[in-house]
Amino acid sequence: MVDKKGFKAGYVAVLGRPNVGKSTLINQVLQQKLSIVSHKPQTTRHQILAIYHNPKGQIVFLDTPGIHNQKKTALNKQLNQTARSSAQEVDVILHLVEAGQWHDEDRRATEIVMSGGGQKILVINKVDLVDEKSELLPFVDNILINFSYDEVFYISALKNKQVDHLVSRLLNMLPESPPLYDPSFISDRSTRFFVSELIREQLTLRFHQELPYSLTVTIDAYEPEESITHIHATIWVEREQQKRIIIGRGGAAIKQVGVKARAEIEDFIQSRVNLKLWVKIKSAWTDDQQALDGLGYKEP
Ligand SMILES: Nc1nc2c(ncn2[C@@H]2O[C@H](COP(=O)(O)OP(=O)(O)OP(=O)(O)O)[C@@H](O)[C@H]2O)c(=O)[nH]1
Ligand SMILES: [Mg+2]
Repeated sequence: MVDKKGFKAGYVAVLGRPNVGKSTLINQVLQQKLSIVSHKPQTTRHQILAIYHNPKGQIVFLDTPGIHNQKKTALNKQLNQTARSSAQEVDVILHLVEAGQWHDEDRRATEIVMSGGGQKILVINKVDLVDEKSELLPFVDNILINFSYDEVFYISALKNKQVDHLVSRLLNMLPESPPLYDPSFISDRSTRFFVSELIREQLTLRFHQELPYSLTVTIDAYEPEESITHIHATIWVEREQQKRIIIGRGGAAIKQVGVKARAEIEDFIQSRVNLKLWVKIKSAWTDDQQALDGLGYKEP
């Protein structure tokens, strides 16, 4: 397979404002939950490589944090910077926009997309939410009047509509090249990273109304044994009040989060898991570059 003539391989960055479905698309293509997803904006916080393998080629996707206009904490700045640097030195940029929904942040995202290298595809996602598809034509025309893209696709990442079509087009667009990664490789991130993300996903899903973005998760111990893996994790928050919410009355809330996260982790690592969670306070970490670095928010 490796030295077959005509094999294609390259990098594809997936960009767009928060919540447009970037991570959902990548998970759909890979048929695996590599990137956590929620209905809350700014779910993805790190650039994540997700590698799609196929007999005809290899697509190295870069999932990125949503491009936003939020107030300028160190975390917010870092998220946009991560997206901006992902746009450089890729072969193709997929710019996701939600069907019929154009916000200020989409304009900001477009500027970052246009500043990047490579070919640019405008991807209109969530078309399943639009009944009258013809309404999308003027919507897209309005974008194309101001910005120039090489191609336009209409997809539903969630319902898997036109995703195959997009993937085969991407394979065509990539340069001829031997594979960039070993076929056994699906991501540049460690298992520990995915485990911490699966815990953060459950926290985001459960506490999205009570808590702002000020929580993160670190893995303190990861010890696989023959029949079970022991995992100790710390949930970092900024305030005592947030800690109380997460723990819940008599520890009920954190217990439920633990049960759900454990099931997701067991699915991901294919092993039984003994999960222990702690909640600790690190004040104002979202606005402190040193604390961010300590919690793993440096570029890999
Ligand atoms: N109806 C519909 N919902 C979708 C589609 N794609 C994604 N979603 C939903 O949109 C929400 C956001 O999806 P994500 O994949 O987390 O979005 P994202 O762009 O990665 O968001 P950030 O990481 O916050 O930038 C989730 O609730 C998804 O289920 C789609 O094609 N149709
Ligand atoms: Mg995401």
